Amino acid sequence: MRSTAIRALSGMLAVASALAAGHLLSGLVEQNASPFLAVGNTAIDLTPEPVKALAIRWFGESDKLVLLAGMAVVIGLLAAVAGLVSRSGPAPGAVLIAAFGLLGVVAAAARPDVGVLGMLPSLAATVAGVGAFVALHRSASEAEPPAGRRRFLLTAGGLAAGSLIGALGGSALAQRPDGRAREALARRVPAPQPIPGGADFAANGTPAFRTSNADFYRVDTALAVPRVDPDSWRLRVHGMVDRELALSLDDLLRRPQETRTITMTCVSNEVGGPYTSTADFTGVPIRDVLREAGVRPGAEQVFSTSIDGYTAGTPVDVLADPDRPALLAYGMNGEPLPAEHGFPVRMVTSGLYGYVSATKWLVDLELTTFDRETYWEQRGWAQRAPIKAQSRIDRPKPFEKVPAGRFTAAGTAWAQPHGIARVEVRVDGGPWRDAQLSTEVSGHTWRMWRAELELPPGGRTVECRATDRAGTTQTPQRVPTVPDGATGWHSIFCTAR
Ligand SMILES: Nc1nc2c(c(=O)[nH]1)N[C@H]1C(S)=C(S)[C@@H](COP(=O)(O)O)O[C@H]1N2
Ligand SMILES: [Mo]
Repeated sequence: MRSTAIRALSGMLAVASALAAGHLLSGLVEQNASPFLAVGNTAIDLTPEPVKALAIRWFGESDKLVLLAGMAVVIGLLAAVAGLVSRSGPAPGAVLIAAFGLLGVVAAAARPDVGVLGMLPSLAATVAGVGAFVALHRSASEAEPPAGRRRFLLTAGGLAAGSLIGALGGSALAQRPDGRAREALARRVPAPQPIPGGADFAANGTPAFRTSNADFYRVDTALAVPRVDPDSWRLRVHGMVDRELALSLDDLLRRPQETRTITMTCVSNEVGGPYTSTADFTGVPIRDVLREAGVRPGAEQVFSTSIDGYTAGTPVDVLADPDRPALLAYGMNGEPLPAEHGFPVRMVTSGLYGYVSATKWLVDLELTTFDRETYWEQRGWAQRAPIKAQSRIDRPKPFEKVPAGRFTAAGTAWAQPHGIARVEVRVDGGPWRDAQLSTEVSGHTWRMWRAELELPPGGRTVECRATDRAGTTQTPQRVPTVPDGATGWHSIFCTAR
């Protein structure tokens, strides 16, 4: 092939065809078996913890989008190289493309959430990629211009269009509706409970008391949301128990149901951060299921596993506490659990950070001792992770310009499972003043505060601190989120004028 551009383009188009063929087939087999996603998910699990923490800090909930885009750039460059090395015959590029394909096969085979069939998409991708590359190479080198150029453009155009259709088709197939089971769930999930008056100060700038499913924060390691087939779904309960259980969704739906309003919080939430939200969760108390299985003495944690292999460990003593809402939840705010939040069933536990208590796409509960390490423990996070009391200023916003004089500041505070007893606010290190608190719904939910401040013209620092119902006041000492949650007072700077 003569031109460098044509050779690079051939490599890129061949790899695009490969990825598209793999993605299309993955729509039929299992979405995470798509070569692109299998490699991406493996990359996430292999990424060192400090890099992961940095990605969450810099990119927040877009961290996965950034990873996918970065992968696309790297793969595009490698594909161009595969094209460039094939000067006379197609063999060198074809071998490189086959090697990329095999990387996808290995990545898919190593995924815990992908069965043996999961290697098919990457195998198909390899065949498609090599085939496309050979075809492009031939069409570009055999015939004389201008006929040859026309043939290359036709082949290239055909492959580009086919790739687009394949990629879109794969994603569409993966979204197959879970129809019947979702309807059965929808019938069993009660409408959201009325919120008591005065439970939030949304008019003063706090979030609404209940977070809509669309606005609920999302934190997980899954690149593509796992799609679980609700009909074949089973929850296995085993390990240090008297009786092993294998519960179907119908089994759960037949059991006594509870709906609890719970504020969930992520351990990665920085002081003042957004990773906390409140919803009505509907499901079966975990305690009931544990009682039925019969927990043997010596069991220390419920080791939970998600369909994508993510694991977490929840202390048995917390789950056994009758005053602690802890659910196998299948409903959220009056609807079946959304796919992003763990459809069909997730754990939710009041008072523990999500990474030790809220496994989504749940498939397995094993009663074990604490010796068994979980996904985040292996990456340096703590075994036990009770939520630390926090309070946040929602208004004024950092660096906001506000009118000088009287100003109503407002914010959010939480201390599950104890609840918030008091929030204090001060300006420029002056005396602390009690803020007014919103109606208390329960210790398992957040509580909003507001306070009328006097802000003389100029730069002003506003701080807040909460005291929980156990009598503990937030410490001013700043510690980072690793290993068991940030502490410190939220402080913002604004300008009054
Ligand atoms: N399967 C799975 N479950 C998971 C996680 C995950 O990465 N995978 N992340 C946990 C973490 S760190 C938190 S804070 C909560 C977040 O739940 P949400 O995304 O519904 O808000 O889910 C928990 N459950
Ligand atoms: Mo989290």
